[in-house]
Amino acid sequence: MASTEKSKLPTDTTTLEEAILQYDTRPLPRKKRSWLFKCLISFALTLIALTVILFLLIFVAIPLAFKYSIDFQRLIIFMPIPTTQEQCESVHDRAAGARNFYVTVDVYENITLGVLHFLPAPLINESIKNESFNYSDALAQPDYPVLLHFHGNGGNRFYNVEAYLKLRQYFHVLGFDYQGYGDSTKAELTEQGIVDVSVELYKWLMLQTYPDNIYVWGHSLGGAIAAHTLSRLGNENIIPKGLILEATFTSLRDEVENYSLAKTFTWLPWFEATIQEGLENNGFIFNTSDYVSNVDCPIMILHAEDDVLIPFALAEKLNNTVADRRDPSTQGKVTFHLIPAVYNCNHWSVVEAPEMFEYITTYVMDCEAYYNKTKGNKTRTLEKPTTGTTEVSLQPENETYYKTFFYTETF
Ligand SMILES: *[C@@H]1O[C@H](CO)[C@@H](O)[C@H](O)[C@H]1NC(C)=O
Ligand SMILES: *[C@@H]1O[C@H](CO)[C@@H](O)[C@H](O)[C@H]1NC(C)=O
Ligand SMILES: *[C@@H]1O[C@H](CO)[C@@H](O)[C@H](O)[C@H]1NC(C)=O
Ligand SMILES: *[C@@H]1O[C@H](CO)[C@@H](O)[C@H](O)[C@H]1NC(C)=O
Ligand SMILES: *[C@@H]1O[C@H](CO)[C@@H](O)[C@H](O)[C@H]1NC(C)=O
Ligand SMILES: *[C@@H]1O[C@H](CO)[C@@H](O)[C@H](O)[C@H]1NC(C)=O
Ligand SMILES: *[C@@H]1O[C@H](CO)[C@@H](O)[C@H](O)[C@H]1NC(C)=O
Ligand SMILES: *[C@@H]1O[C@H](CO)[C@@H](O)[C@H](O)[C@H]1NC(C)=O
Ligand SMILES: *[C@@H]1O[C@H](CO)[C@@H](O)[C@H](O)[C@H]1NC(C)=O
Ligand SMILES: CC(=O)N[C@H]1CO[C@H](CO)[C@@H](O)[C@@H]1O
Repeated sequence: MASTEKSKLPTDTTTLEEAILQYDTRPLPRKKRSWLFKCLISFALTLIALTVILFLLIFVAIPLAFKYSIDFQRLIIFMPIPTTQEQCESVHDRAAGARNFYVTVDVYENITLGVLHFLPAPLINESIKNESFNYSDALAQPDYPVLLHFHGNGGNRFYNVEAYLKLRQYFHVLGFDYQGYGDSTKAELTEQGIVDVSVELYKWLMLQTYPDNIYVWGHSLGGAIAAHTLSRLGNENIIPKGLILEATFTSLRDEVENYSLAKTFTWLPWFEATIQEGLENNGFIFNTSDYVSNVDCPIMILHAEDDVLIPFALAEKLNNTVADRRDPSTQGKVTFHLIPAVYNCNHWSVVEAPEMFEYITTYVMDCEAYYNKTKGNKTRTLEKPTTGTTEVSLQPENETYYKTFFYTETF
């Protein structure tokens, strides 16, 4: 035994080449060979299994989870970010002539909304010099138009201060947080719910100022919410003076279809059944194209060519759709400004475009002209609690309106 074993081993006399040759040609033990083979096979199988699992996770589990989890949909659509009262009140450190306050509307329950109010720029100095300056009184004056700002998703009113600061050059700016955003009442977000509350907030605003003076500005998802809110108010024959849609989309369906990141999923045969129908089944429609046909005031659409979140093609489509679905002689005209990419406005800073001053002043003149023409036909007025010279055209006194508003000024 010992000798045969020994003979297989290189002896002192074999050359190195012979030794290597001898060594190489010796077959691997059968056990060792099948182990390597098994190893390779199982590695390949694991790789395939992992790929399949990854594929199933990304392209099957995510769409399925999306379809069946309204919370998942909410998270993706709304991305609300909380803020604190202290943070909102800190706007005083950044800008004079601003206040943070809260409005409570009684819709499903008492829902309290946080609001930032920026005075129009020409009033700032007075608000500093006059110790007894009263913001509510200033808002009740007809001297400046009032802008109700609907912010987009993924933020809160504090995130939108830059836009408010820009827009205060023309308006009183009221930027609010929908329920579930900022430090407004926590709530499960639905399109319908946000619109119901926004309708009441708009009516509250009508009682605080000259309702003939209210403009509405919606950014991104906020454009869809603003248009939906005004469409609902339109059913009560209430219209604003103007509606500005900044970087908004035609409908959530179109946005989901055309959003660059969603392209990872759009090719899936079950994309329609899981993602699109999943959203629609939960009432997430946000069909701006549809809502604006019931908003009887001039509309201005603003969109940057370099918008990475909402392709400007959707704004072009919106411009064309509203042109088809609205009658400019009775509903007011639609203006569309495409902001050139050279200004780098992207999705978030359309208001920084150099032509913005001209766009807004021209648009405000259009709205004035339309208002002069249609004054008698439309209601812009709710009964005001304080008697004034406000024109009351249609809305009869309705005590229930007053009962729904509780107004608390924090300072
Ligand atoms: C809302 O608040 C008012 C005033 O505090 C109260 O009278 C009313 O009952 C509340 N409504 C609900 C639904 O809680
Ligand atoms: C506000 O006051 C400052 C300093 O007193 C002054 O420089 C500025 O021109 C004033 N602005 C307006 C709009 O009156
Ligand atoms: C200061 O503000 C109060 C309240 O808004 C107003 O009644 C008063 O006339 C203002 N005073 C001056 C000097 O403008
Ligand atoms: C401002 O005036 C309104 C009435 O016009 C009053 O209810 C409110 O308390 C005043 N606010 C402050 C801070 O004085
Ligand atoms: C949105 O509304 C338009 C106009 O009413 C309609 O043609 C379109 O099908 C609607 N889209 C969705 C996703 O509901
Ligand atoms: C917007 O739509 C109108 C009416 O269809 C059209 O005349 C205009 O050229 C469009 N604007 C842009 C910038 O595409
Ligand atoms: C306003 O109403 C008058 C009379 O009812 C009507 O003749 C006119 O066409 C209306 N104007 C608009 C812009 O709707
Ligand atoms: C609208 O009417 C008012 C008062 O009647 C007038 O001062 C203003 O110049 C008119 N505006 C336009 C744009 O027609
Ligand atoms: C008064 O307003 C409430 C709430 O919007 C509404 O339900 C009611 O029908 C209105 N009543 C009248 C007489 O208009
Ligand atoms: C304006 C735009 O690009 N719309 C497209 C959005 O996605 C759908 C479906 O892929 C296309 O049909 C639209 O043309």
